[in-house]
Amino acid sequence: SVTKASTLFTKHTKALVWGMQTRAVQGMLDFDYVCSREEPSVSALIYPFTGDHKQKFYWGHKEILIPVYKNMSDAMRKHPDVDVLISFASLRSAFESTMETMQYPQIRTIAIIAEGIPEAHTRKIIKAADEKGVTLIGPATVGGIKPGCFKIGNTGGMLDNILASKLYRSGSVAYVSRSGGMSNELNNIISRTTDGVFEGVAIGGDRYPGSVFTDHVLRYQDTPGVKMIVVLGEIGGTEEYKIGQAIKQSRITKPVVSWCIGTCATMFSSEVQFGHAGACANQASETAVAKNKALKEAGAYVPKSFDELGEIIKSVYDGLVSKGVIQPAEEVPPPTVPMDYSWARELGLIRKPASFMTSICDERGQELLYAGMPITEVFKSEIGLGGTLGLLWFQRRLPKYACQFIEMCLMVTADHGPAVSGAHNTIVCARAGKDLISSLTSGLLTIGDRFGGALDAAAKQFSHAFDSGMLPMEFVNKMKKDGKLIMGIGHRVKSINNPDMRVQILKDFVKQNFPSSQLLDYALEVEKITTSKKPNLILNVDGFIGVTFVDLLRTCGGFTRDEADEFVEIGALNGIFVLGRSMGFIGHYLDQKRLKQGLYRHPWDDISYVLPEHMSM
Ligand code: Q5B
Repeated sequence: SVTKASTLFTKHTKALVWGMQTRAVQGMLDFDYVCSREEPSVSALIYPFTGDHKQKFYWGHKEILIPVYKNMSDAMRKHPDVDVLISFASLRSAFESTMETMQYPQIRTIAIIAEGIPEAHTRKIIKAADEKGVTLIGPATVGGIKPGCFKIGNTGGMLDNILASKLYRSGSVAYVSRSGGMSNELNNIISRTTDGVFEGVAIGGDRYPGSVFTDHVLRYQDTPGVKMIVVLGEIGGTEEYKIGQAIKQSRITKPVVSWCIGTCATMFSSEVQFGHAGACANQASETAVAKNKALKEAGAYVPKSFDELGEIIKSVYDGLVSKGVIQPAEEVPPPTVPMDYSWARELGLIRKPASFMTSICDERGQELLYAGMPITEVFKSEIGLGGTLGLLWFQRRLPKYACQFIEMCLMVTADHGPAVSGAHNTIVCARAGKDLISSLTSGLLTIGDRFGGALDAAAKQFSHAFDSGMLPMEFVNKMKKDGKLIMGIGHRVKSINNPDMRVQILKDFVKQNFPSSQLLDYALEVEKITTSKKPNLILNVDGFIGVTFVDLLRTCGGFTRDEADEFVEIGALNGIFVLGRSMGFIGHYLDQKRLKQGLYRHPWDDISYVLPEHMSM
């Protein structure tokens, strides 16, 4: 097989990232920046599921664009200086994309993050990598880090962790571990007990890792900047023995501190499979206890337990400092990297007034909430459309009769034929070839004081008159004197001789179910007066719903008087007509389309042309 590079990463390493892992890439760029790298380590992303485009990232305080390529070949061709590929491909696509990557000789190191890649696939990848001299890190790993130089993906955690473990500048201690999580612990231990990490690699927990402990330990042995090596092995496999042999054969001469995790397995009566696929002892030699013993005998520094690992690393390090092998460098503070807004907020470091407030619905949790009521509960309690409207409009769980009343209002206002303003507009719009939403809104836009939108004004006028103690006759006279129409009174086709059954249905229900209908009774007295003047001046459907809703809000027990008045003030009641009639308008739209009605043109004989006569100068 071809010799592999002993230096995987430098301050100038450039990488391609396979997969749209924007958070990981931003983490790498923040690391680069805090390491005072001159240029970002990520040259481009490869993502086969979108076209070529650019993604915005932060470089310190600045925003930069990093290209995303659909095809790997384009990324390789446009970035010939790249020699590392970090693959976030899924366990299903990692094999194919890694094999493809190895067709490009420029790539010397591939980090494979995916967990669960079939072992047969991994072994084929390893064979190809050996033939081509490509170093693999992973699969099933977070990757690795070389302080001051390069970081693979999410290794080292968030920026605060990078800073706390001083991973922005090089130290003298190189480590290799299987676990990504434990590599973070090593970063922490090493930063607190020595001058810091020189390089750290987590080879991953699979039975067939792409590179093994010895690969990295030998690289570290051959790297002048590395003064001591830490190996964090674990139960399963026999790789650690090779390190022991290399120490005995003086192939490794730098001090090695080592510990194999999983010594607790001896407490179990049968073999235990630990978290990693490879973490299971299939024979006595694969136990952590046996491997720790062998490493100690070979000359490695082996603590009595993991708890002592820090102490032993410190004592080996201190020894190297006193011998002059390590001369700790002066600390140079790293440049500051602005903290991401979302992270700063999570840490409680900043606050900002929200751009808008909402109090009716919350979709963020596991379950959608309507005014605090989980959607499953909405259905379980069978509150229906009326109850749902009660929650979303009035933030109350309304009594059953109120829910029923709301549904009845929606039903009676659902449609009143094609001749009314809104339906007419919807029909004309649909016949002009417009879509459902345009046709519907065209109809809705006609709703106003005259047509369908008199509910709120009726509620206000009647309740104001009633609350101020005006007699019905006084109210009618005052409105006439002021030259104002009484909202909710009058209808184009309905009259006392042609009663509106919609109003009758609602009236029967209110009389049977409402605890009080004071304002309705007042309005009916007003109706007696107006209809005595003209039979069509009835309390119409708008007026009826307007006044009875006031009765409902005031007497159902869910609202204070101020809250009840506020809903009228802010225009909640016209919403009933808007919502109900939307059903009809949509029906008219669908009807016209179904009937394949052509463009509407109003007939000339139905238009009176009253142009001014031609005037000669
Ligand atoms: N007079 C509804 O008018 C209509 C008077 C009044 C005092 C009044 C008119 C009106 C208030 C607004 C209102 C909702 C335009 C109506 C609806 C939904 C619908 C529609 C449908 C559906 C009808 C004749 C004489 C004049 C007027 C006097 C009229 N209204 N006096 N207060 N409110 N009402 N809108 O028939 O002395 O002769 O000069 O604006 O509540 O939209 O089905 O069609 O479901 O789709 O054209 O039901 O009442 O009467 O304007 O010619 O007036 O009556 O002052 O007196 P008309 P006008 P005078 S429900």
